[in-house]
Amino acid sequence: MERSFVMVKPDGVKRGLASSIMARFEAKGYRICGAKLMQMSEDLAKTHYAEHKERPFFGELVSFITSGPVFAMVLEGEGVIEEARKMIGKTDPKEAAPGTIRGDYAILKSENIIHGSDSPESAEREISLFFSSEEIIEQSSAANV
Ligand code: IDP
Repeated sequence: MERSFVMVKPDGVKRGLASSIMARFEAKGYRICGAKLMQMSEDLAKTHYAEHKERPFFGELVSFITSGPVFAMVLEGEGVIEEARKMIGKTDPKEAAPGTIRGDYAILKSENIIHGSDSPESAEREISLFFSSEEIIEQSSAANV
């Protein structure tokens, strides 16, 4: 089953939005198979955002994403990668439609509340960067299911 990596950024955690954001994905029908509050190291931030390392905002992005805890999740369900990106909305919250997470909760591109994998390759890479295999629970094999 398809999986995606989604992360509430430090601005979202500070504003107390982590649970509301997680609830949107659960209500849609995706299973949460991993979730944790964590402080990203500078190394992890640079690796995660390596594709932007030549961009002028890279330094700002690394210091922002390490400025406080993030809430990292692995979501599972059919088409979750593309659908979670639709639920998240465009990168610039000013262009994100109302009803999307960025459209509803954010104003600035540099503080846009949430990250979501943009392809199957990034999902696989990001899940393994942030989660060990023991931290990902197959719900169908959980003891009480
Ligand atoms: P995405 O998060 O919607 O996939 P990307 O283009 O991959 O967008 O950019 C990664 C993150 O870098 C964005 O979510 C945003 O926080 C930040 N970012 C992108 N462009 C800018 C910019 O022009 N100024 C500041 N931050 C930016």
